[in-house]
Parts: sequence; C-alpha cells; structure tokens
Amino acid sequence: TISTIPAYKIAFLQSCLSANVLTFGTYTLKSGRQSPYFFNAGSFHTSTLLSTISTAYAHTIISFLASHPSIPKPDILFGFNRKEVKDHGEGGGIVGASLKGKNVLVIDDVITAGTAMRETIKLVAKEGGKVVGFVIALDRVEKMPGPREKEEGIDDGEPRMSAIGQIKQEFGVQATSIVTLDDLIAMLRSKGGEGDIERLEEYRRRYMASD
Ligand code: OMP
Repeated sequence: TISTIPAYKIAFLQSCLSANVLTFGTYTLKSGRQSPYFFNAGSFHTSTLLSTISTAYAHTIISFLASHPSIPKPDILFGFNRKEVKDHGEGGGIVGASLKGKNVLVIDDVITAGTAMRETIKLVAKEGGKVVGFVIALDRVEKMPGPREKEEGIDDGEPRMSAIGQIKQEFGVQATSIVTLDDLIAMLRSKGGEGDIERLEEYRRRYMASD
C-alpha cells in the first residue's frame, strides 16, 4: 500500500506524472512488447525536474551503498558515455573519469528486458572497469523474454525470472531502482483509481517476473 512507500518515491512519481515523464497509451517497447505506459527520462528537462530526479537518485544511491558495505567508496568520480565514439579532440566513448581499474556504479533510466544493462556491462569492461551495481529510475519488473517471444514476438505465458534477477545471477551485479511498476500502481490506486490502472494491472499480470 502507499503508506509503506517512502515519501521521496511518492514525490518522484508525482513529478513524473505532472511532467509527462510517465504517460499512458499504447507503446511498442524495444523488446517488442506493447505497453500501456512509458517512462521518458528525456522529459526531465527543467532545473526543477533535474533537482527532483537527482534527489531521488541520491536517496536511492545512499541506501544502496549502505546495504552493500562490500562496495568500496573512495572519492567518487563520474562520467557518462557518448552515443557515438568520438574520433577527434580528446576522443573516446566516455566523457569524465577514466573507467580503467574502477568499480563502476551505473545510473540508468529504465529496465525492461535488460538489453541496455547487458550492453553497459560490456561497454564498461571494454573501458577497463567493473560494474558493481545499477541504480535505475524505474524498474518495470518484467520477466525475461522466452525463445518464442524473441523469435516470433509471442509470449508463451511461462513464468520467468526478472531481467534484473538474471543479470544479478549471471554477472554478480547488484541492482536497485528509485521506483517499480508496483509503486506506480499503488500510488495511482491511492489517488482514487484512474482508468489506466486496469490496463497496468493486466500488463503486470502478463509480464510480471517470477522472482
Ligand atoms: P531494455 O533494454 O529492454 O531493458 O529496455 C530499457 C530501455 O528501453 C531504456 O533504456 C529506454 O531506451 C527504453 N524504454 C524507456 O525509455 N521507457 C520505457 O518505459 C520502456 C522502454 C523500453 O523500450 O522498454
């Protein structure tokens, strides 16, 4: 229920709704799934919204680091990846601190099937670093696509592990998020149950991960 969701998560979800970062409709995802909602981090484009999302990430990162004491916390460096590798000027695929020999905490927007996370793990390894954790704004808590879904786009209805769970198992990487689809549904319910909830719950029943 909403009473168990921390205030910063509610504030974050409320900002996402009022800034149209979270929208409802029919969207085709990267995975090919048809979703009744979409999270567009690019719509966090004002100074107020930037402050909202960075505060929410900060809360999440602080509690993530506190619950994983084995992750070393020296002076914190930061950087980000370019969409395309630059072959002039200082060059390279990363702007900011070099990743060489570093433990990397990755900050990303959304996880669905985990494709973007896998690419990031590879990219960081290529730059000589090691991903120790992921902090995501929205975890859609969806199951991994099965072989039939990958080939024909048809979900076989079988229960499967979450994309995050699978990545934790394969790479030993920890992950956490500011909010999940469950938080969003609980928050919308507390606001008096808008029409979209039915579609969100139907989608959740269909693609929810088994772990
Ligand atoms: P996966 O790579 O399947 O985990 O999907 C994550 C990526 O999908 C994000 O980095 C976005 O590029 C995109 N995405 C969103 O931005 N918002 C959503 O609500 C859903 C997706 C998506 O396509 O799954």
